[in-house]
Order: sequence, then structure tokens, then C-alpha cells
Amino acid sequence: MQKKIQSALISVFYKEGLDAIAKRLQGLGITIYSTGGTEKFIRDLGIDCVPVESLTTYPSILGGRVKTLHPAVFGGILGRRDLDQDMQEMKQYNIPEIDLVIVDLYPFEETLASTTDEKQIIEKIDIGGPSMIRAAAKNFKDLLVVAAKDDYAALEKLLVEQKGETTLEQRKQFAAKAFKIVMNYDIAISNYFNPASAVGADGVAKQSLRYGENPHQKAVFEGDLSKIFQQLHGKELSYNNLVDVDAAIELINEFPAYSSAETDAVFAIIKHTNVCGVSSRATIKEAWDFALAGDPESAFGGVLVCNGTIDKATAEAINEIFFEVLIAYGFDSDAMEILQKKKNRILLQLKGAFEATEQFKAVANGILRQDRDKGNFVEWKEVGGRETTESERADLEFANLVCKHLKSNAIALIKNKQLVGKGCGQTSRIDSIRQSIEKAKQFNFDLHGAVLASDAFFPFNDSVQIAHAEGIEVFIQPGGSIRDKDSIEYCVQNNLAMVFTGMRHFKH
Ligand code: 93A
Repeated sequence: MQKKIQSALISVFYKEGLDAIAKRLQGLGITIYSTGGTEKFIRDLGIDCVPVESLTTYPSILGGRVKTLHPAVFGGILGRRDLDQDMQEMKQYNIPEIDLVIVDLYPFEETLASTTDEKQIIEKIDIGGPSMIRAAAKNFKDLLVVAAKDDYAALEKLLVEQKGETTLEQRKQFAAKAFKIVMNYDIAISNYFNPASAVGADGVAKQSLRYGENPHQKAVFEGDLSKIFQQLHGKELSYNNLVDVDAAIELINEFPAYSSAETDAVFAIIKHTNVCGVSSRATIKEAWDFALAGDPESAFGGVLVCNGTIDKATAEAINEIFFEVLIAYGFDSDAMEILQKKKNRILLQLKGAFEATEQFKAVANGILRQDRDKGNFVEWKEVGGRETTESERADLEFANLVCKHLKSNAIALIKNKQLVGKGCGQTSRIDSIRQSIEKAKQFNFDLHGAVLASDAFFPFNDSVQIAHAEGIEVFIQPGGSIRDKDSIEYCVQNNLAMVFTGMRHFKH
């Protein structure tokens, strides 16, 4: 619905840019109401202006704290023009309609940045301004609100091109912006009063971290960790801890929670977001022992995660090594007693499956967002020289899943649901394979009977050949290379099993 502006209420802290607007309003014959300093500024331009006091019948009182807070002002803004009762009441109380509200708030944040004097800061909490903005934005059906001087140009355009007429759509757009401005203003005030739980412009909690990836980098975490876990013990999580905790939780979420009767226990050790030890066993203690045995060297200073409750025996075993963070669904009290002895150790209790659906990454000062890499395979296609056996299939599924949590190019070697070798973060897949074999040999694993998972297809058949030379006979990979048939032929000729999943798992 088109509306023509016939009256405007202007109350702005900074007067720059207002002269052009005031002149346009004058040119359109619009009545201007205004507050103290603003009124003077407009009058000094030689433009007629009605003091808001003539509406309120009160002077500005309490040192300016109360100047527009009055029914004559708010009635003029909030009265519904299409409601007879509102219009009658406005007439009865002699309240003029206000069709345009221009408010620029007291500079709270600027004051905060320039002084620590609480008295000065408090005085810059605008009360009347946000109230007028909210009222005008609420009644966008009938009036236009301009809540910041950034919008003067857009306002001037409307005044010039539409001669003071506005559409409902335009008024709603200005109202939407106005609510945001008030929200951010209130966030700044709230943050001043609640420094420990300050939130960002989007209302997300912000937590200052000791430092970033390195001590010379500043860092903040924005989000709500309390939804995911409860910290039971230890020092404050660091930037790198959080990165690894995220990787650890992502991995453990691949497995159902442990219950001795129905599901196996899984323990994993994470270093620099990569899983360096993982195993699945009948008990949590065994799962820990086998995860650690896979690469006892890398485990030092790692982030540990399991899908069950830490009992005393497991706590005693874990207590032997230095670690940063231990994440579990629960901790028995005797286990807690042991683990709490070192004051810095971080113990996190998971609150259940972590339901994040999106991932974000900063690039080129922008943000990439994508869905999480959910799912493990879209098909199970046996393409090798022989079918896989049941126990091989169990290892292949486990390998495929573990491989997904390694940085590309990723190779995971699994034997009896234990990670025995891994290659990750290499620029060539062959290097990752060599690295995984080296790792396995370092801790004397015999690769006969082990399976190999790859996060992406084998571009040539050399990957299969190198692994086969070490005794590996079973492979899982997405497939999809134009040279797939070379790898397949090699498997067929040498009676090796190979499964195509149809699902790539790059992780960069
Ligand atoms: O002190 S207030 O919270 N109380 C009010 O009633 C009030 N009315 C307008 N602040 C109030 N304002 C603010 O005054 C406006 O938001 C604007 O920032 C400023 C304009 O004052 P002046 O026109 O006197 O320079």
C-alpha cells in the first residue's frame, strides 16, 4: 500500500548528512518534529521545525534522559491508521500522526571505546531512541523508519524519486533493518554488563581463547559448547584442543554408543585432527589398549575419545600416558579419582550424538559452508578377483570409516578392527600408501590379512601393487578413475578382493 509522508519525527545524535534530508522534507512540505539538539540543527538550516516538547507538553527532563518518552509521541507512531478506535483515541488526545521516524542512537560502542568511566558509558545507553525505532518498525504498515545515518542515501532516493511516497515492501525492508540495529545495540550493552558471556552480532556466544593456533595469534570461539559436552575437569580448552575435540567427536559419532551386550567399544586417539590410533573391541579397556598399540609414539599429547564410560581399569591404563583431552559418555567415580590427579587434563563428558549439519571454513576473507560428510558408502560393489569374506567385510567397513577421518590423501590399514598403519596429508596417494606401510612396520605389524581403505580412487594400479607386495589382499575405495580397470585387472589376476563404495571422502 502506497503511503505519503506528511510528518516526520527526527532525533539524531550525529547530525552529519541530516541537512540534505531536512531540505528534501521541507521541499515536500512535510511537517518536522524534533528533539533539542536536532531541532536546533534544523532551525539553523533555516528550516521550520516543531519542538517535540509541544507534543509532550513537558520539557526535556532529567538531563535529557526523558525527552520523547510520552504517549503523544508513541501514540503518533504506533496508532493504526486503519483502526477506527486508534484514530478516535489519537483525535481525543490530540496526537498527530507521524509518518516517518529518523533516529540515530546515542553512540554507546564509541563511548565504550573511548572511556572506562562508567557514568559516561551508562549515560550513552539510549532509551528513547530504540523505543521510537522499535515502535516505528512495529508499525511499518503505516510509517517508515530510518534507524541509522547509513540509510540517509536510501531515504533521499525515496524522497526524490517517489516524492515522499513509500510502498509497504519498502517500509518493511527499513523496519527489518531497524530491528537489527536495535538488536546489535542491545547486544553491545548486554556484552558490557556480561563480559564473560558476551555474544556476537548474530546472538552466538563468544568465548575468548588464550590464543589461536600459535601463541602470537588471537582467537575467539563462537558457539555453544555446553550443548555438546560438559567439561568435568582440567584447564580451559585451547584453539588446537577444540579443533581436535571436534575431529574426535566427529569420528566417535560414526559409532553407536557402547553397550556391552549389543555394541562394541571404540577408542580413538586424535592428533592434529587425524586419527592415529583406533580400535573396536568387546570392552573399553581393550579398545584403548589396541588403539594405543597401533601407534604408541603418536599418541603422546593426543585427544582421546571413546563411545562409552571410562572405568577404573581403563583410567589406570590411560593414566600411564600424557594426553591433553579425554572425551567419553561417562566416567566412573573411581576412574575420575585417578584421572583428576593431574590438574590440567581436560575431561569432557559427551551429552549424546552431536547433530551439527554444516561445516564452515574461512577462505579469502570469506566463508565456505558445506554439508557435513555424512554416510560412508552409496554402494558395495565387489570388483576384485574374489569375493570378500565376512570378517574382511567388517574390517573394510571399519577401514572405510576411519579413512574418512584422515586428511587427504588418506590411506588406512586395518587388521582385526585395529588401525595398524595410516598415511595422511600427503600430496600423492602413493606417498600415503608408503607412509601407512612404514607405520605398520615401525610397530612390527604383519600386513598379511590387513585391509586397505583409500579416501579417493586409485588413479593407477601402482597403489594396489605396492600394498600387495606387503601382503595386503583386500581393498576398499570409491572407484571412479578412468583407469579403474587397471586396478581391477590387477586384482583379478592376483586373486585380490576390491570393493567400490561410490563415495569419495576428501578431507582438506
Ligand atoms: O535519553 S534518552 O534515552 N531519552 C529520550 O527520551 C530520548 N529521545 C530521543 N534518549 C533519547 N533520544 C535520543 O536523543 C535519540 O536516540 C538521539 O540519539 C538523541 C538526539 O538528541 P538531540 O536531538 O537532543 O541531539
